[in-house]
Parts: sequence; C-alpha cells; structure tokens
Amino acid sequence: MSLQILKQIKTHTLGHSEKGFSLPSLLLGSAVTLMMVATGGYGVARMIDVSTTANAKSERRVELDRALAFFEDETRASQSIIQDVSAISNVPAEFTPETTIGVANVQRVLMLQMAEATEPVIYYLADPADDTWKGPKVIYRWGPDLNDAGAYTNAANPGSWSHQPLIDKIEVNGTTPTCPTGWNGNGAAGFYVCVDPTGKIAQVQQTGRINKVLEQTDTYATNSQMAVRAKQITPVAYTPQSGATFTENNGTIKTGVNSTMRIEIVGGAITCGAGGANIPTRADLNFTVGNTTSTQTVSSAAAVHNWDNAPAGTTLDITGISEGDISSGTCNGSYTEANSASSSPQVIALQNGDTVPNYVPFDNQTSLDSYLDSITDANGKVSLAGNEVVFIYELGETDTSSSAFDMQDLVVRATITPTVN
Ligand SMILES: [Ca+2]
Repeated sequence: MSLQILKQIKTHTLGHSEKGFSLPSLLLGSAVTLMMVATGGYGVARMIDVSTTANAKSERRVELDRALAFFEDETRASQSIIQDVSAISNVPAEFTPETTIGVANVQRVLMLQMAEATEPVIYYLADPADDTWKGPKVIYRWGPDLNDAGAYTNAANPGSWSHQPLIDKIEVNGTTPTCPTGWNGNGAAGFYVCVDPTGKIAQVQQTGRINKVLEQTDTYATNSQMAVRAKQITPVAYTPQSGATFTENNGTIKTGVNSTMRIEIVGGAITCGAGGANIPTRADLNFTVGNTTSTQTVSSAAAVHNWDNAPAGTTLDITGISEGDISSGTCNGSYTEANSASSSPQVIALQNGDTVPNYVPFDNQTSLDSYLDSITDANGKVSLAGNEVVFIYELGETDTSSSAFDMQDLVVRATITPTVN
C-alpha cells in the first residue's frame, strides 16, 4: 500500500498559520500605507491587490491540489467509500471532535473504510479550532496515525486516532455540484463529495477562499475523480522464449522475432457535446515490414484484430480516429485523430507498472478507471504482461485543460506473442 502523501500530514499541514510580524516590518508597513493614503494611491493599491491576488491564487492552487492528492491516495488504498455519511449508524463512537479538539459545526463529508482499520477514516468540515487556522471552514482528517514508511500504526485502536487539520480557508458560499443520477452527495459548497452506487468511485470538489486587499474575497475551485483500488490483480504470466524480443518505444511496438499480434478495442466514450450523439471511433493499425506499411482497421468495443504471422522486425503504431460522420449537428464531418508514434498529448501508451492518469470523464461518461479496472492494482498502476501495451486516446478536444479532455475516447490493448520455437 502506498500512502506516501499521508506521511506529510505528520509534519506538514496545508494552509497557513498566522505568524507574527517584527516591529520594523510593521513600521515599514504603516509608512507605506500612509504614503498610499496620502497620495490618494488607489491605482497603486489596485496594482498591489492584483499582484497579491495572483500570488494567492497560485498558492491556493498548490494547496488544494495537494489536498486532493491526499484524499486520492487514501481513497485508492481503501476498501470502500461510505455512501451516506449523514446516517447516524455510520458514525463511530470514538469520533468526538467537538470534545476532543473543541471544534464546532462538524459536518462529515468523506468516510473511507480501510481493510486494516475497524472504523472508517473521516474527512470533515468544521469551524477552525483556534486562531491558528483560518476560516470560514477547515477540512480535518480523523484516522490512524502513520509511521515513516507510510503505514498505519494504530489502525485497530480508533480511540487513539488523531484529528488533524488538512487545509484551511475553505469557502462556505456557493452552490454544491450536482451528482450523477443514483450517486450520493455529501458536504457543503467548499468541500463536496459524490459517491457512486457501488461505493467504489468518488468525485470530490473543493473550493478555497482567497483573501484580497481591496475587494473582500475570491475563490479557487478544484475537482477530481478517485477510485477505490484495494484489490488484488493477478499478473498475467508471460515468459519470453529464448531470443524473443519485444519493445515499445514512443508509441511504436517492434518485434524482434516472428510473432502473433492481437489488438483489441477495450472501449471508449465520446459524444458531440454534453448529452449529444455518440461519435463513432476506430483504430487504424499501421503494420510496417521493411519499407511497406499496411493499415488494418478495428472499430467498436470488443472488436479484435489478429495478425498471426507478423514477421520479425514488424513495427506497429496505432492511430485513434473519431469519425464525425453522424447525420447532423455541429460534429458532422468533423474528424480528429492521434497517432501513437506522434508526440501528441492526445495519446498515451501504458505498460506494466505505469500509473493510470487521473481524468474526470466528460459529462459523466464511463471513466478511464472503469475501462482499466480489471488491470489496475491498489496503487493505481496497470498490471500487464510484459508483451502488452494499452493505448488511451483523446479524440475530441485538443485543449488539455478542457473538461472534455478525458483521455478515454478510445482504449486499445495490444498483445504481442513471439512464435519462435
Ligand atoms: Ca470522452
């Protein structure tokens, strides 16, 4: 189990504590303020405000992203996510933040059942316990302590678990996100979690407050999808025969000996905008022997292409294509493609041990995690035989920061088996 990030909570909590100012800096500060007021310096103050806000925003982004990574790490290692955290029967008797650390207005948001713990780990919102942490709200974690190796030290003894602030300055205003149909939502505008009906996937939204000089406040929001991965994957046995070689480099597969090649479309989801028509996709398989390239096409999920007698030295790269030849709408006639051998960010080749990248699927489509569920281990890494490669494609959006850029428009698995005797 990897809980490296959790170790940070022992020594470093996200957010800011108030630090005192020295007398010289206070004097300097008041002199600057006086000067600004004396010269009617609204423009100067405005410039300082813009600069301060930009710095605060980038700082907030780092803090909120680290908090998300923290939730993700512990969620991945959990057995399940409790769906209805407001149900009284789910609350452990040992969970008493009001009396233990003196916080008020406790609201449970995310509860994780761990395999090694008798009670669930609880992430909750509360008012700051003291002046060290800033409001409006603070996200706290109640759970087992961790040793330097990132392992729980007191998992079986919830009476000894700690309450620790994870991040402060969490917003209270705003609307809560809408969960997908059938999911359970818990929390408030600043920290909200949707849990799927199986208790295996959570969507997390955090909104942090940014305090500004001139105007009152601004906010910065982050969201992520995380999946439970506490499961055992049985690696597929593959022992290359003597002399059998197989490589994947920069998206191109190359065989050293005669081989069979099996290429399967695992799945994919792409529509013309939210709620729009499904856009068909296909994979063009470019086999090159010597100077000659031949292209074979596979389309639709579970479709398989076999080439049983690929000669030694054959290379294979795969182009994912979305075919916008649907009957009508803005996507009609729009084609997008990404070739595995190119440097495009729209295609990634995954081999054994690679980490599955984290993308929230567009418009509640099936997630990349779900497509790769059967081959993803508890640490979020793919478990593949040494002769396998999985290619994932984004075939609708080129802007990597767009919510539509979800890298699961097409998922292709290639298995290359040498046939030497
Ligand atoms: Ca998609």
